[in-house]
Amino acid sequence: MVQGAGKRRHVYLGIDFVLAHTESAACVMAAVHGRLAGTAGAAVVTRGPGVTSAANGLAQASLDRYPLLLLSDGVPQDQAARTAHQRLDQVATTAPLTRWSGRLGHATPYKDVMAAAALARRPPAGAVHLTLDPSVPGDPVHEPVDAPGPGHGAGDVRAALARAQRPVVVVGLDAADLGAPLHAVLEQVGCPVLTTYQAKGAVPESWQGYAGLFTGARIEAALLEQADLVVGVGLDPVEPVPGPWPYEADVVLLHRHPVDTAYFGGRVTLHLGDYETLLLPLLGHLASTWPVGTGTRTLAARHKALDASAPGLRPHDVVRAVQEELGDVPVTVDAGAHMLVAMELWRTDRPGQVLISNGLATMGFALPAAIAAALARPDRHVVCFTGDGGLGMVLAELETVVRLGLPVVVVVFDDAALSLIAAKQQPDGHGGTAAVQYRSIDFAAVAAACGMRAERVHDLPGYERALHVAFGSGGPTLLDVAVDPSAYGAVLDAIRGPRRISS
Ligand SMILES: Cc1ncc(C[n+]2csc(CCOP(=O)(O)OP(=O)(O)O)c2C)c(N)n1
Ligand SMILES: [Mg+2]
Repeated sequence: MVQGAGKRRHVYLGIDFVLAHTESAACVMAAVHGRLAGTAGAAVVTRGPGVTSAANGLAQASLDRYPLLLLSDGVPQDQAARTAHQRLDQVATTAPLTRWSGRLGHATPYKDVMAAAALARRPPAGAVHLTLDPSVPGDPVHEPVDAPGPGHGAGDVRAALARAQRPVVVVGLDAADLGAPLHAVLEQVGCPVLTTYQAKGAVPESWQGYAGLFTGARIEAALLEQADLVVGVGLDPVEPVPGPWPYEADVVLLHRHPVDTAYFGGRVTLHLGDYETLLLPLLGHLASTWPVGTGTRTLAARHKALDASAPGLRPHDVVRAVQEELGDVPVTVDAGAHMLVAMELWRTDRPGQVLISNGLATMGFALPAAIAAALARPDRHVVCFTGDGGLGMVLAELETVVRLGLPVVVVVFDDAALSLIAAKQQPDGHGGTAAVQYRSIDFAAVAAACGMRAERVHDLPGYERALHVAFGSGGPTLLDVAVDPSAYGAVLDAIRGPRRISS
C-alpha cells in the first residue's frame, strides 16, 4: 500500500512530472522508470550546469542499457554570438555519454522527439539527448551504426550446442526479462545457470539449476573451469569486472544485437537473432551430463565462502533480516562493499526485482532508483540498500521520497568509510585511512530533518525490531545501521580473489 502516493506530483499532457534535487539523480529516476515501464523515461534540465550535472545519469543509462531521453534548454544559435553566459557545446559535451545527441529545432519537433524516444529504447537501450534550439530546423535523429559481429551459420551453433556435455548458461542483462519461456527451456536442459547482476531473477533463484551470479571474477571459477561450453544469453560484456577470461571452454553468445566479443578471448561465436523465435529454440539443442543438484550445491558453496565472521553487526545479517521480514520485494543496490554481500545473499525468483548499476557501477544510484521503482510499482515497498558514501552523494533526494510519500525503506550500511576502496588499498600504498574514512554522520537525524521516520541502530535485535516497525508502517523510513566492515576483506577475497580485480 502506498501512503499518500500522488502527493505533490504534477501530471501534464499525461506525463507524470517529479521534481528532483540533482540532474544526475533525475536522470537515474527517469531511466529506471523507463526500464521498469518498458518506455523511455524523460528528464528535463536547464542549460549549462544543468547539462554538465546530468553527465553521470547519462552515463548510467547508456552503460546500464536503460532508456532515457534528456531534454535540455540551450543558448539558441541565433543568440550565441552575444551570449557567452552558460554557453557550452552541449551536443558535443554529451555525445560520448549518449547513443545520440542533437538539436531539437522548429522543423519537425514532434517527429524528432518520438524518434529520439524510440532510439533510446531500441536495444541496446541508452541515453539520447535533445537540446532545444527553436532558431534552427533541428538535427535528424539517427541510429548509431553498430559494427556487425562475427556471426556463424545457425548450423555451426546448433552443432556446437549439441556437442557440449557440461554446458553452463550465463544469462545477461539483455535477456533479463524473458521470464517463463527462458526458464522452461533451461529447466528442460538441466545444466547449471548463472545470471549477471542485472539479470538477477531471470531464472528463479529457488530453482535447483540456479548456480549463482556471474561476476567475471573468481567466485564462479570453480564451476566454469569444469564447463566444456559457456553459453551467454543476452550477456553484455559491459557487466563483468575487468580481468582475464581464463576458461578452456568455447563460448557461444546468443544475442539480439551485436556485442563486443573481445572480453571472451579467441574461441567465441556470436549468434544474432530474436530470442523467442530463434535463440530460445536453439538452447533446446543443449544437453547436460552435470550431476543433478549441481546448481544448488554450487550456490551453497558460494554462501559458505562468504560467511565471514565479525565482532559487530555483519552486513550479511543486515541483508538477511530484510529478506526474512519481507520476502521477495523490489530492492535497489548501490556500489560498494555492501553490494557484494547484498547481491550474493538476496534471493529473488522474478526478473526486475533487483536494480543495480553494473555497467557504469556508479555510487548514488540506489536512492533515485528506489524512488523510480516505487513510482513504477505503487503497490509495494521498495528497499534501498546503500553505503554511507553513496547515500552522501544523493542525500537531498530523501526529501523527494518524503514529498512523494513513497513506501521506500532506506537501509544504510553505515561504516563511515568507503569500505570497498579500503579493502582494496595496498598495505604499503599511499593515503591510509585518511583517504577512505569519514567522520560519522547521523543519517537518521538528517532523514528526520527531511521529514522521514528514521532510526539509528547498532545491533541485530535493535535492527530487526526497527525493520518490523518500518515495514508495518508502510511509509518512508530510513534505518541508519552501524555495520562492522571487518568481514569485507574476506568477502572480497571470496568473490574477486586475492588479486582484487578492480571495479
Ligand atoms: C560516483 C562514483 N564514484 C566513485 C566510485 C568508486 N567506488 C566504488 S565503491 C566506493 C566506496 C563506496 O562507499 P560506501 O558507499 O560507503 O559503501 P561501502 O563500500 O562502504 O559499503 C567507491 C568510492 C563509484 N563507483 N562511483
Ligand atoms: Mg561505507
